[in-house]
Amino acid sequence: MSANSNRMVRPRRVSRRRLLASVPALGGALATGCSDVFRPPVIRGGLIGAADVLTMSTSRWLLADQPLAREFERSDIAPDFPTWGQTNPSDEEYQRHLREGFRDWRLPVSGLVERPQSFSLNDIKQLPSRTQITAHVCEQGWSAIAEWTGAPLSQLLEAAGGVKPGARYVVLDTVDRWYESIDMFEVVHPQTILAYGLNGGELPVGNGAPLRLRVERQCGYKNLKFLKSIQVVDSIAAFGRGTGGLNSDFGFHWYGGV
Ligand SMILES: Nc1nc2c(c(=O)[nH]1)N[C@H]1C(S)=C(S)[C@@H](COP(=O)(O)O)O[C@H]1N2
Ligand SMILES: [Mo]
Repeated sequence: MSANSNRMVRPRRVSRRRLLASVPALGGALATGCSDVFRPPVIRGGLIGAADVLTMSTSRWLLADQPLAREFERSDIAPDFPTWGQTNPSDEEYQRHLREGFRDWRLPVSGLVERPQSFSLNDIKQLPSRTQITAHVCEQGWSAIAEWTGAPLSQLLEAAGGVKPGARYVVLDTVDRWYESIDMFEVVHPQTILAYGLNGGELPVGNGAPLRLRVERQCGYKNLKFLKSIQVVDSIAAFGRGTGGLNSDFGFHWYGGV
């Protein structure tokens, strides 16, 4: 990617304060006196838990001046963005939605939000959108640049009335039974989007249609495809084996920093 670095778009500097001010959902949480949303999450004991917190804190500290992940130019986009891992879930309900063009597909948003509800794809497309050209980095040894379009996760939470005090994580699960969680820092990050578009077109099935997560500061496995539901929670202890994600349940880091 170094050949492209001269074409790199220098991200606008955004102070944490401005980041906060720009996110109504979180603004609500802060106004109600919830001050611990940025407390670093402690996921596991032992070395791996300590390493998680250390990597995350170091990465956030090093990148404090550069809060946006690198964004690239159109000319940097890879001609064929790979499809990887699950590319077409056999789940019956999913296959029906696929045949029907996701006409009555819905995304339930529950937990610590003021107005739990489910959103149609169209509802999500009506929200303010963000388009970003970023590098996807898979922990299994490949990377590729693509343009993603979607609704910032913070906009979706705002549409659900904003988060309630105590909210610390968003847990997402998928049609193929993956789940992952991200903490509020990542949730309100402007580049954390629920993408329905890839390279100017609809999100292809192989890349997670109708909706996938983009968390640009983290490795491929955190960027869940085929989203099924979203929950806002105060603790991830009750999910899976309690490490905050399917991948970390199986030994990967919960914070998959690139
Ligand atoms: N639901 C689901 N999400 C997933 C996966 C998967 O198998 N199932 N694979 C992950 C991995 S390891 C990577 S690298 C990316 C691949 O995204 P792509 O298929 O769009 O290249 O999706 C991630 N999200
Ligand atoms: Mo990956």
